[in-house]
Amino acid sequence: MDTKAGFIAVIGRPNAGKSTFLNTLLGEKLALVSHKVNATRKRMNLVFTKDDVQMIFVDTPGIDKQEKMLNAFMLKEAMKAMQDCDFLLFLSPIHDKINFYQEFLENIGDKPHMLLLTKVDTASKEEILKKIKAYEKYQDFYKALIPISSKDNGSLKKVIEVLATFMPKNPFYYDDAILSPNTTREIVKEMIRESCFNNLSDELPYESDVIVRAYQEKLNIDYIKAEIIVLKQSQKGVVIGKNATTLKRIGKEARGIIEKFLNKKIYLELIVKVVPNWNKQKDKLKKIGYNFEY
Ligand SMILES: Nc1nc2c(ncn2[C@@H]2O[C@H](COP(=O)(O)OP(=O)(O)OP(=O)(O)O)[C@@H](O)[C@H]2O)c(=O)[nH]1
Ligand SMILES: [Mg+2]
Repeated sequence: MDTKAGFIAVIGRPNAGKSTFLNTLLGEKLALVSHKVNATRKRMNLVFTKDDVQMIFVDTPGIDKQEKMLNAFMLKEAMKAMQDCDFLLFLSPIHDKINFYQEFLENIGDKPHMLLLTKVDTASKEEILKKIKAYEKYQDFYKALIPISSKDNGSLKKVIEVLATFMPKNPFYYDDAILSPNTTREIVKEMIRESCFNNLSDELPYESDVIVRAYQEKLNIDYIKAEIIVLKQSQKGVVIGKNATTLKRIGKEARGIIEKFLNKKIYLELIVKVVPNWNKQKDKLKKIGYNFEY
């Protein structure tokens, strides 16, 4: 057996740049990215295959301790990914405090991991060197420390090179043409959620979600019907907006993202529905795709 393959959990606090790192690595926009925190809610597998190595990256929700049931699910998702994977990547923004890494170390046992300092394009050389120096007291714990920026492909190539040396000998898990084993429906859901994150403000990105109700493939166009769910009637009004302008804006942006991904025209029908307590009850979360029972 000449091939290597492994699962790598991508871990970090909300907004650390996990999903951006993976999209840039794959050269394809698959995972939801937002400047707002807590964008990723569920694990997503992204497959990177090059020559004789296959790395399956597991994008996870940012680790954040909050009381809400949805956040409990998100934390469980990140913990589960850490348990199941062969290797961990901890992403820490260059300006973040070092004690978050200390907390991470306390929770991973002896799982091998690498530390990536993200968003280094926002820091000076001196700041980066100072931070690296500060992390060096942990050098017996991490396999490597690499500063990265999504604007610098060279830094991401370096991550791949180093990671490849830690992958176990295994046959490939997926066909080398596959970028994600997640279904098109799941990916499309994330794309509509991204548009909601971008076009809604205050509590609405956090108190809304998306269910893809129908997906019909036709020769030249795909028909997608999706529901944006919110907690209260007043939120429904805000999502729709005056003369439905907000909903149209959400739809237009989502359509753009999805068409680019599918390389195909789509017809997107969006409706808004009130589902009280959708983010607080296990049975309701399950219906939206967040299943606690695993
Ligand atoms: N300047 C700069 N911004 C970045 C970089 N990487 C990510 N960002 C920005 O940081 C924000 C958060 O990025 P995400 O990739 O959504 O972060 P995440 O860790 O997946 O966040 P959650 O899913 O909420 O846990 C977005 O606005 C990105 O554009 C980078 O290398 N440089
Ligand atoms: Mg994310």
